[in-house]
Amino acid sequence: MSSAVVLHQFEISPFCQKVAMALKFKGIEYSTVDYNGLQAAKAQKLSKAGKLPVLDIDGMCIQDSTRIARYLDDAYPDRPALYPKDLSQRVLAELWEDWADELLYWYEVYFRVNDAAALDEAVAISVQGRPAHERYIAKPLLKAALKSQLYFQGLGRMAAADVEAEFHRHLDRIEHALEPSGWLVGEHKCIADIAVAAQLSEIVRTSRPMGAVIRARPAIVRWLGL
Ligand SMILES: N[C@@H](CCC(=O)N[C@@H](CS)C(=O)NCC(=O)O)C(=O)O
Repeated sequence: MSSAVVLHQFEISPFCQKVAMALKFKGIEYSTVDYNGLQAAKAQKLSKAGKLPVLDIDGMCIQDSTRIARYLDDAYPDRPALYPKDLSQRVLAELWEDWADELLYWYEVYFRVNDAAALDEAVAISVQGRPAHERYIAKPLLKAALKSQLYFQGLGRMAAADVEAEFHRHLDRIEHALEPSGWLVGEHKCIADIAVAAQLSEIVRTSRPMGAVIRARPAIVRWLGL
């Protein structure tokens, strides 16, 4: 009997995109529930952390994209593996994954909140299907929350030119890592590619100037399928 798999998501969230990509990679059928606009408050009740993604598998809820990805490999061992079997490769893949989730993510937030057009695009996606007035409520709330998070994380207190220079260095690392095989670890696609691509794809989707910076790197362009 096949399981009922439901991804509770913010469609604009790179972590939710990461889980969607992982599910597709493993060939697992799933449905989605979106928490757009003011519905976001309901998402906080799904787990103690109050964050999305949450994956519901036959009523069992798992929160956090990394925990979800690990669970998928354990629960579906006959499907393509997200984590390499070779231990050294697995360690590298997990480091890329954590790096994408815990560091690259903040660049995605930074470029979203400091570019008026990118913020408008992100707000438009996050209120899709909701009454028009929610857009006007969502924008200042989202902006204030993200600015405050960036301030405490640290990027929000750096000069814009320094943040951009660091981002270029990160892209150069990704470009270099992709050159030998077209994948970040070993010869095959794995969770490292999914986690990093989820963050970069969100930047491409909403930020035109930073999208152009990403598009200037040929190995990344091929790998993201741009
Ligand atoms: N480490 C978590 C991060 C998830 C996360 O930060 N989700 C954000 C959306 S991008 C969220 O739910 N924010 C709402 C909140 O913090 O209340 C994961 O990998 O799933």
